[in-house]
Amino acid sequence: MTSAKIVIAGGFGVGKTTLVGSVSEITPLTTEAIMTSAGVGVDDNRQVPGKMTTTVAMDFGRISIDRDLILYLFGTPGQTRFWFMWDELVRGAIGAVVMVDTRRLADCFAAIDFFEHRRLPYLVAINCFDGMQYHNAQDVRDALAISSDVPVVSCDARNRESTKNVLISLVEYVLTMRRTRAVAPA
Ligand SMILES: Nc1nc2c(ncn2[C@@H]2O[C@H](COP(=O)(O)OP(=O)(O)OP(=O)(O)O)[C@@H](O)[C@H]2O)c(=O)[nH]1
Ligand SMILES: [Mg+2]
Repeated sequence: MTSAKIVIAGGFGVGKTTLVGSVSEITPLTTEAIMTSAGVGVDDNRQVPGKMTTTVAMDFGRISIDRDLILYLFGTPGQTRFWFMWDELVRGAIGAVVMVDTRRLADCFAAIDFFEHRRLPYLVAINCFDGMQYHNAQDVRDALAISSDVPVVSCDARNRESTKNVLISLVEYVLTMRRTRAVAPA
């Protein structure tokens, strides 16, 4: 039995807490705080009008991928004022999911920079709000200017099968990266 830590990152309101909640087999630990009028002008929730709360520390969940592998999921807070916590949250992680809302693509730039800087394998998961994928994976890859080997997948953060597939894709990618690095000449 092996366990591994995965980080779920991305910009504000992109669906990180929703993903951890949909895929976790335990009741997830969440740290949601109600968004009040004090956040008007700071928290831009125009694209997610139903959003009433925001993560102020982390989300935590767990999923057994099969009998041999348990993933522990750590969702980051999305707002820039909580980014100081990301260094702690990624410690010991094998990889990360960067969630993307293609209506607000720039919101994920900081997360991608963060993982590239730390050389932590990540994949990009397009959260298809309203069940629509407005741009194909190649267009998103080009717009983000990421390497061709970084997987770009789409998902519905509310759907367990969909989010489980995202995590399986990430684990497969991490394993491929590790094998490639292991055989790469020094
Ligand atoms: N239509 C649709 N709504 C979604 C989807 N995923 C999340 N939502 C909604 O979008 C809002 C944002 O979801 P959260 O999961 O709180 O986002 P977050 O990334 O954790 O937000 P922060 O922690 O505040 O950065 C919520 O109102 C969700 O119900 C999706 O796939 N489709
Ligand atoms: Mg959240």
